Amino acid sequence: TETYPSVKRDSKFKHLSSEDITFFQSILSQQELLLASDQDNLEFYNEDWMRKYKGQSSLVLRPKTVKKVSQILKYCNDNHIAVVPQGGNTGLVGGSVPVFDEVILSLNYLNQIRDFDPVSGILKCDAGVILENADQFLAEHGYIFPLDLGAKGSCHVGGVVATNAGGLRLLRYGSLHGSVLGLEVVLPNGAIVSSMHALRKDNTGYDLKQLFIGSEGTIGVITGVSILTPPRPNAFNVSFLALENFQAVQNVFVKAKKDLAEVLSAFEFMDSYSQDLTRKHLENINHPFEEEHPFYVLIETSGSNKEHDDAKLEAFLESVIEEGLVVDGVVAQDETEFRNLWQWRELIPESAQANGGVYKYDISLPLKDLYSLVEAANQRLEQLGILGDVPKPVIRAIGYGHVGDGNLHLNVAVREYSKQVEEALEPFIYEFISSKKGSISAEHGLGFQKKNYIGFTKTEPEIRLIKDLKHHYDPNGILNPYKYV
Ligand code: FAD
Ligand code: 2HG
Ligand code: ZN
Repeated sequence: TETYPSVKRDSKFKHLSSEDITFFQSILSQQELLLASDQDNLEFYNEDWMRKYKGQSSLVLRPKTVKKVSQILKYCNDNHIAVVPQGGNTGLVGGSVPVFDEVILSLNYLNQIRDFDPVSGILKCDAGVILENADQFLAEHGYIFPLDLGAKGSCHVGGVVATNAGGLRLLRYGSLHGSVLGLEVVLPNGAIVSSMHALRKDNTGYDLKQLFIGSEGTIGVITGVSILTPPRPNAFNVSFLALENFQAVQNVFVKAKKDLAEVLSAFEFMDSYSQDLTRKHLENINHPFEEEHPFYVLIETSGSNKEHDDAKLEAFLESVIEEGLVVDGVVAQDETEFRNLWQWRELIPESAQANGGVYKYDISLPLKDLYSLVEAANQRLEQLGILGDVPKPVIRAIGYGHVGDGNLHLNVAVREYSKQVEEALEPFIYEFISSKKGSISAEHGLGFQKKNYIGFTKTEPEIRLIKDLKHHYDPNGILNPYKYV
């Protein structure tokens, strides 16, 4: 766990006093407030999913109403008390946990569906609704949440909006910048900005909600989300393919877009190292292929007519095998196989850190350069003599991700977190990305991990504008301090 040697607590922030606690107790019930005396419970909120970042907050507030969120923020702003907004705490850049003693404002109990219109498919819900619960609610009405990701059982609708998460079906449903129609946000001064619009088209001035999508809790707390959801497809297929090289991955992608066209809903890739780690982690399930292959691709189709989709997928698979682009392939025959095949992709993040820790890089790069970074990283770690069997600290750099969106996940699996490994990887990786005109954060955000590296993707004038906006919305800087702005 990182102990933040590189930052100092900002003395402008007040240390909590007993009067502060008394105030919070006056507006919140016992269930809505967790104190340091409740150490076990606080631990979950203080430490991130990777067990890499850990704060020392002694107070977690879990308000059940938007009005209480407003009262909390106003009090903290007036008293210069730092606050970290927290959803499901599944973020991967150290943004969701305190760095020092910031008060944790958890959205856990703001978790009600507010409204659903079965004609337009517009869902309005509280920010703290768990993504999977929102999707299950929608399933009952024949709709689907336009975003899916491995952390769906824990992450919040508000959390995915705050990080502008991309996930496994962005290729099909697009970014949240397109599907979110309105937000309710509480500003640091306690003002409730309610713009839970349900309009697809609205050109009345600046599109203010966009600023909060992906703002990572730095300028306001999202309390409500209005989102356009598409009809749930009633036919799904998944196929898992083995390929010889990354050029073949690209060729199959181009062909899938053309041949599967409107039914293509996910195109994910995985290298052999990622599957190695996952095989070890999922000892009890058989991998779709006994033999190892350099690359794998998972293709999902979804549509309204099973026979039509099956015919398209079958013709596509025949042709990629005939052309020699794919060396082996399987297609899920039932719901269980469908889920099992997806597991080999969705459980990579968990497997990558199962041996002690993981350094994660979430990168946008031109497709042709996407995999070269994984090769460069392994080469560098090897040259530095820190990759290999015990006692070497690094197990392997692995690559996988959302090829369809030009998004690579480079994970460096380690036996334990260490400065030596971090310094081998950073800024090396960020320099590589910058040289190829990529982004150092495709979908996870900047949080604490990448706070010093924003300049590798954004220009100075852009960073100035970001700081101006932060200052405008949060003049006292109480919201998520020490993170990227
Ligand atoms: P948290 O982790 O609690 O918070 C994340 C950030 O948002 C923090 O900065 C926090 O301060 C802020 N925040 C949270 N809620 C609010 C709010 N209501 N108002 C204001 N700020 C808020 N991401 C992808 O993009 N694609 C993936 O495919 C993907 N897969 C994942 C798979 C796994 C197994 C895991 C662990 C993570 C994955 N992620 C993925 C990371 C992703 O960022 C999160 O899962 C999700 O977007 C965060 O939601 P959360 O509710 O857990 O937010
Ligand atoms: C995914 O696509 C997530 O599985 C997590 O974005 C990626 O853990 C990672 O690096
Ligand atoms: Zn991802």
